[in-house]
Amino acid sequence: ENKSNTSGSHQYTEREDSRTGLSVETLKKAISNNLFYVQAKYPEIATRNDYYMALAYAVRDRLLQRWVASVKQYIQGKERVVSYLSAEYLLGPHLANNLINLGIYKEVEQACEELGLNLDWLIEKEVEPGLGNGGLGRLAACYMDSLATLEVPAIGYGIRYQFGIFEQDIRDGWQVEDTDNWLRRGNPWEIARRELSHDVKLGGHIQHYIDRSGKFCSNWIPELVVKGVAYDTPILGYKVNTANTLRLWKSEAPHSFDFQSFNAGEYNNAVNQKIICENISKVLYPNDEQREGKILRLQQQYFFVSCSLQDMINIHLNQGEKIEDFDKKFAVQLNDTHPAIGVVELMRLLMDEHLLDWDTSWNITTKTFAYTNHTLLPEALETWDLELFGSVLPRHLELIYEINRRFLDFVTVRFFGDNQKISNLSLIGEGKRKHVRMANLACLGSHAINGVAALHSDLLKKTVLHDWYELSPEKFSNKTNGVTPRRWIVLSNPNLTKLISEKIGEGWIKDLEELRGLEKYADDPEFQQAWMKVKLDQKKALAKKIQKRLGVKVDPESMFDIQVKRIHEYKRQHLNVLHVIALYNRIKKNPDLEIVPRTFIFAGKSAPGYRKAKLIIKLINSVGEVVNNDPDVRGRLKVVFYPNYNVTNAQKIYPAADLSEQISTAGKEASGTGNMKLSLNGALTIGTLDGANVEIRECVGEENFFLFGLTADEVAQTKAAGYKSKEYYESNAVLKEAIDQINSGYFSHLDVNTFKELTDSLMYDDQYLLFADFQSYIEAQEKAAEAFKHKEMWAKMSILNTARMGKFSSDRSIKEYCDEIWKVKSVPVEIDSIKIIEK
Ligand code: GLS
Repeated sequence: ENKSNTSGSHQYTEREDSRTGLSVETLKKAISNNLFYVQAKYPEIATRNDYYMALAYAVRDRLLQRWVASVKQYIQGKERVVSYLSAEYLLGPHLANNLINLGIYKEVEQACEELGLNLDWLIEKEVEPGLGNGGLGRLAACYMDSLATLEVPAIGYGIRYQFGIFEQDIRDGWQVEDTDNWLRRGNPWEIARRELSHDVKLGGHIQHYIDRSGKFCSNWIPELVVKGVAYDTPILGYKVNTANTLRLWKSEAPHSFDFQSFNAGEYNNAVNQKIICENISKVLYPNDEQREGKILRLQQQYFFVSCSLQDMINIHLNQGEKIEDFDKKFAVQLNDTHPAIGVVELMRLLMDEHLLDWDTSWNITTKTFAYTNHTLLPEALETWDLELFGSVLPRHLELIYEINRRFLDFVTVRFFGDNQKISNLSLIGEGKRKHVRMANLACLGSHAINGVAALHSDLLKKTVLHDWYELSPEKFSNKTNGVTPRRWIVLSNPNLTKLISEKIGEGWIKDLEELRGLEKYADDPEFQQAWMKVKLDQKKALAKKIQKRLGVKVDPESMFDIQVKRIHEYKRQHLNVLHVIALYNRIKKNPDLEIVPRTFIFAGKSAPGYRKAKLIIKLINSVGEVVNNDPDVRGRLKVVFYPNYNVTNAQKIYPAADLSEQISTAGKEASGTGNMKLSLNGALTIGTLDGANVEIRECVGEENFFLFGLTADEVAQTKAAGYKSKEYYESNAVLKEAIDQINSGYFSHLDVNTFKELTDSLMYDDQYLLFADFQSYIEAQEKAAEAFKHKEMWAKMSILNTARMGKFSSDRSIKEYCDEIWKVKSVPVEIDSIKIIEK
């Protein structure tokens, strides 16, 4: 009965279970069964979505054994578990990723084929969960993948937003937002744990009293109680048994109906409370790196953090452990300050609910938390108006006062007389209105603080967190970001994966440093050709999509010059546009000029309320309209804005890039992760010495990177010396011509006002030093164009980029977090420990 057969890359037994079997036959049966038993359909009437669901459930069934075994092992074991607290997870579609991590892609492809289905067609049907804004949320997703792949026990906690990041459409060149109703057709990847919920208090007041033993006690009488219900999604590691849990909380009313109001005829009031409660997890705030001081945002943060901490305490106590040992069970990472309220919430739970004393509680709290900072932008540093904060979290405000009182007593002695420093460190900021400073709370409540790239970690110590660094230098470290090679090469670039693996085997998928084995083929003409063929095929595929989506024909042989990321002034998409205009004007003056044909591809969302970012999108589209349709250009330049940038689209775009635009003002981009994905897929970078670009350039070699622009130090000096952008405009004819042309209405049907706000800000308040970096950027672009003409040289540079990017795997980042911050180790999961199906 147990005789083994080999099919593809894995073993299976002849009589497999229909729920877990991995052979083509069993997979076929499972898909057909699900179509009937889950979707209640038969082939003649089944829709594409029915088939997608049938397949998704078949794949999920095959994860369950690993998932249940992993959970069991963690719950029974004594190992320390990582708890990642993040308000955002930008996971991307699950199906193809799970097929790869399970190692059954080929089998499922064949099963589908034999059923007359096309796997790609089903994969494309999945609506991705867009529960994040950009890099920060995507990083959390890459880290979850690496934690599972490295077999580290971990739980990701977050919010199950009913509506994720909005869908972007472009109308008349402008961004328009549409709601992201990702749950519309159901979500086969999650399991609703209706029985697993926690109550979260909001508002109200505090009663103080002395109990019988003479202890001073606090009782929080809330205005509102919200229920958080757990929704779990398995996160499977690559070809391991470990499947960790992503637990997202949905907010609900504890009782769905107020019958008293209903009976009294107050129908609206009767349902009101339900609506208020459900609103908390309703929608993701669509701002990246911009704080939103709204009450609902604070409620969201507190809601998910409180549910998560209560959940961890439950898990810990259910193991028969003592509450005093909480920090031995959980290492909690704060993904930015969004969950920083956790510091106070854990204090409250330990003291008010579990009756520990202050010192014991504070000791546990600081040993539990660690904090990652993701930005230097002052507008992103979270603060909460004190009054608003107190109205939502009255007990927490009391605790913050007490934490701060004790802390300031200490600091006053330590920095005696330095009142500025003492006031900088305070958890409460003064100014026009008093406010709670979340970064200070995160720093004080954590035993470790890190930045996300070497330069960023360094600047943190020198600027925004300088006083904290002086106070506790031992807390600070750098953990350079990374990305998962599973999604960002294996899944999104299968042809490149095949080519690489043919040369150096498959080991690189788990140990990305092995890519270095490609270096020795960088000069090999045959390999270069194969390499560039893969690139060309990816470009053709993207060209097809562009044609279909936008009706713009682009030349796959042209240089694909790509800038894809959130739209922000500091990321300087408009600097890129100025280069496009400069090239266009060169052609207009001399239509027969020899120039390297380029396709400029932009994609990215703007925060809906960020006017200048929206204007940048309009500018890109307006310039595109003129350039793409001018007969003098003869198709040598094309400008494309690909709408609705998300994980799904990114997977199609990165593999097709020749040139990667990483052109932020030095000192502004904390790390960037798109820069890593592009270079890994063989794009050459044109970039500033900002964020992780610095380390990328070090790794790939300066001769394989087009560097330009001021350094972070020079940016600071230039500003301090009284930077006047207008002087650059006056003295640079190309720049002047481009700006004047925009202002003349050349790109806006002669309307001189369309882009005025943008050009005025560049002329009179160029905070991000576009004009200062313009000339240097143009020169670097010329070098890139020159290099592109030499096909062999370009191929070699491209191969070397991929070969030397091994450092930027999220596996490397996660290992550093595990060893240096969390002190956790791998715990391989025994799958035999679970017997699910009784025969
Ligand atoms: C960000 C930074 O802007 C990025 O540079 C960084 O790569 C990312 C992940 O660390 O975090 N911070 C933020 O608020 N959004 C981001 O993308």
